[in-house]
Amino acid sequence: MSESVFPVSPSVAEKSLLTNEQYQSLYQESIDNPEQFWAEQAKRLNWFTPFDKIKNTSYQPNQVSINWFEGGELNASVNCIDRHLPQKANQTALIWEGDEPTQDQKVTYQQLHDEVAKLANGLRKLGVGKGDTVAIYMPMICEAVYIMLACARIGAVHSVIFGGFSPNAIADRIVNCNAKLIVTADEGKRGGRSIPLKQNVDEALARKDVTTIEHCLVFKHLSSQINWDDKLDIWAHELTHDMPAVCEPEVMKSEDPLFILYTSGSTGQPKGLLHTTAGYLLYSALTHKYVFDYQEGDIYWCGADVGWITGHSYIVYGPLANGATQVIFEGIPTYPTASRIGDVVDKHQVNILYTAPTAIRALMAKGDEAYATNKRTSLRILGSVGEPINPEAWEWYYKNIGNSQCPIVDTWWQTETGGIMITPLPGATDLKPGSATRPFFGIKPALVNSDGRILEGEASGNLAILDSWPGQARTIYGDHERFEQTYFSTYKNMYFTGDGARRDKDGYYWITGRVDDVLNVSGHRLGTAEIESSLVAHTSIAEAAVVGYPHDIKGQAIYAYITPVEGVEMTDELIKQIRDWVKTDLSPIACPDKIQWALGLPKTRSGKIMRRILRKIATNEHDQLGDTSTLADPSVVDDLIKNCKN
Ligand code: 6R9
Repeated sequence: MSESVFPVSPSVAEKSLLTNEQYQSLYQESIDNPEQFWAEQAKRLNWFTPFDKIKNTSYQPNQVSINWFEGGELNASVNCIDRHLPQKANQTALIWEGDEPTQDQKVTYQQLHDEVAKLANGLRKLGVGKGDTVAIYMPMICEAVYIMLACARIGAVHSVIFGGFSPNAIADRIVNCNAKLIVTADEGKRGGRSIPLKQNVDEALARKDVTTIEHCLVFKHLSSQINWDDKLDIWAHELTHDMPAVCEPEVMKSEDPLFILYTSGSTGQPKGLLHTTAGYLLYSALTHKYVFDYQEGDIYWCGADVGWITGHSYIVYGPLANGATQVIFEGIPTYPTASRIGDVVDKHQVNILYTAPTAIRALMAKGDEAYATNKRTSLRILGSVGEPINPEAWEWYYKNIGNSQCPIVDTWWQTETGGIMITPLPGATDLKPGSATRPFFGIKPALVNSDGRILEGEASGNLAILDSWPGQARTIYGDHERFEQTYFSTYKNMYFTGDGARRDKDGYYWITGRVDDVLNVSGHRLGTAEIESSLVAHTSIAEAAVVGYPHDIKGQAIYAYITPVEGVEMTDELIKQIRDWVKTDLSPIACPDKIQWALGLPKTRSGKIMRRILRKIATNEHDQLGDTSTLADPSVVDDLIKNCKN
């Protein structure tokens, strides 16, 4: 494979925070003396009480426990707001850009402070306090940031549910995290389409097993018509109307929970990853500063949604802890036209742009529409996250969005890691399109083969991390055993990421994608088991198996094999019904792209579905099925190939 290299240009090096030599020496120090390194970095935060132990972590079987900065006390909202006020009260913190190009709003750090304080007081009035869980289901508006920080201010644990999830998925998450309050808006807007947020919440709350919610707090965003329950529903503006704009922050211990965030794993139940206060905040702030080379005065824009970890770490906690000015965007890259990203960059003079390969590929497909009518000369750094970026998309992004002037930081990380783990640093790292390059400070990646042996030098294997870092998730909420099982049992004394990777002769990492049953559709993580359990909940489906197949824009698309219950005939109408069912049961992003009616699925004699075979059929590699002799009934394969939809 021929690889192109884009060396750090002298003009970029000159303007950047770190050179290659500085990266190397800091990295070495972070590995050789982690405690000293992290104690020094922890000075970036404001502490009420200094910590007395830096690192206390174990990956030992049955004893997995991760603690950083024990003894320390702080508050995340104070670190993201109050401490900036002496110098930055009038600096813009948030630039909101609405779904329509005519809509925008600027919020200063003082205003951010006041809004968060009023809401925090309001939450306390509702009886929400330290340790209570608050579910948040919001559009991308400033109020989403306010409510997250208001929770952090009073020590409540937020659990943000992505606005693209359907009522059932909302209900599952509320039940799992025992939320006392749910916060939403009347409606959201994306790409000109309305998202009925309050209505979805109403439907979720109607489910019988949802018993913990005491109130639904509603922000008025579009003044839409919504149903109202006087006992349950509360308008946010009415709640905060009389509240003072000062609010005493709760004193939190370093390891007190900050938030729970659900993500897909290889079983049906989504996992609520728990992140705690000090380590997470420090790690998101440090990575935000160095990976994006954030400097005073920069305008930064992360296009993610706050419903995902990228929104938590690189819209809320990292940038605000660093006192940044940032754009938050309610819309989508292709609305009203594919020039929107570049238009917003020009309009707000954005210097740093962080987006996802799927967005880049969607723009690429529109020819020159994305860049013909805007200039983007303010840009200095580009970022990519969520899935492997193919070299063609990388080069297109570099040339057409970045005018061949801006380094691209291809950042590999996960909900579980809290912050960026493998990434270039703009002034320090020569770039290779498609490679996430080198580890961040304090991160020791390893490639491991199937026997658990660590591979040296140039190699391909499963990606594991050898030691703890401050941003790491501490547990799966309510199920520490599953946490140990999922991440620490595959390889002894290592954190297993679920990804495969290759390391080249320069020590650069190339992430090859998931090695478990997790799909990555347009950068969204989806477990095949979740989609399967939604499918079999449909009355005409007896059994379902879901696999991914390559897709030009989404990266991966969803292929479902379905066995009907006796007597059910496949019709176009039924297929449509099934697709709609998954959309409303789980989420529109989980809706299968292709559905194949299968009279039988390839199973081993012990009854396990052999997905390897289904993957090959869905990707049209019918001649590479490998050994099918262990199947209970090898003849099902011929039938599957005959009816393949790809
Ligand atoms: C931050 C985020 C995590 C999974 C991860 C991997 C994939 C993310 C990537 C990447 C290659 C990158 N992934 N960034 N693969 N290159 N730069 O996306 O978190 O939603 O938990 O997904 O996404 O497969 O394991 P999350």
